[in-house]
Amino acid sequence: MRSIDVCLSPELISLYDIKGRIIVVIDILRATSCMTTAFAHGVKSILPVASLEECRKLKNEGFTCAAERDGKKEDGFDLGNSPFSYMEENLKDQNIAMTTTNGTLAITLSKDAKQVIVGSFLNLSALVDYLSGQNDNIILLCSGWKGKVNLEDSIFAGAVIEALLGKFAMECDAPLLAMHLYKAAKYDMADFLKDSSHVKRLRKLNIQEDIVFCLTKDKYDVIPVLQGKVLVKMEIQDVVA
Ligand code: 3SL
Repeated sequence: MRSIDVCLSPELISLYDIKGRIIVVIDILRATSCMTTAFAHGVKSILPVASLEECRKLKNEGFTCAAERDGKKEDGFDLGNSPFSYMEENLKDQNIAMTTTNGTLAITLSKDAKQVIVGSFLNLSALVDYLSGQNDNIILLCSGWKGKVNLEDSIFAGAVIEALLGKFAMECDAPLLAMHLYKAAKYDMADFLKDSSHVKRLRKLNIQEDIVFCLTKDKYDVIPVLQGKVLVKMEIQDVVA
């Protein structure tokens, strides 16, 4: 039987054998929600980079550059990390270089996997349908916050586990833990997350509407997939396979 596992923080990824597996990178607030939104609104590609310097240099190579640190847009960059800014008409067909505190780092750490895809509540059903049809073992990688575990990525992992229940063997207790957490959260996720560290951080920055948006299920049916070093939109026949 195929297996599924949950890695609750990028700091734990060395404990997992990622070769030959599909990794789903999760950063609900807000990097993977932004990436999903960007492709749904016609962005051509997103190059995730680890450092601000690397990202800044890509400006000269024709990229639109996005940078967030500690929830805030970095000065001198075109975009920050609000999903609403990825809906702009002028981003259609653009190549974006993006660096964020945790999400882009988690993608970089996943590069040796067989396939790296991006998950968020916004594309939950499309993702679950895609994963159901795959023969490879899966790791759901939560981006967390600076190496620590967070609630929002964990409950999303739990939502995927619940939806795939019976189809994959669970490799350790982390999938079970995430699923129980999601069962407790799912009827009012915003309320469940109200005391979580990143929700409090974003609330202080007055970004309440981003939180509500990022917790919306199934708004889009796109799945961002890593091709080489660059995220692109997965072709539709693969999404429905
Ligand atoms: O850590 C990240 O990658 C970001 O998603 C954090 S924030 O939501 O933009 O603050």
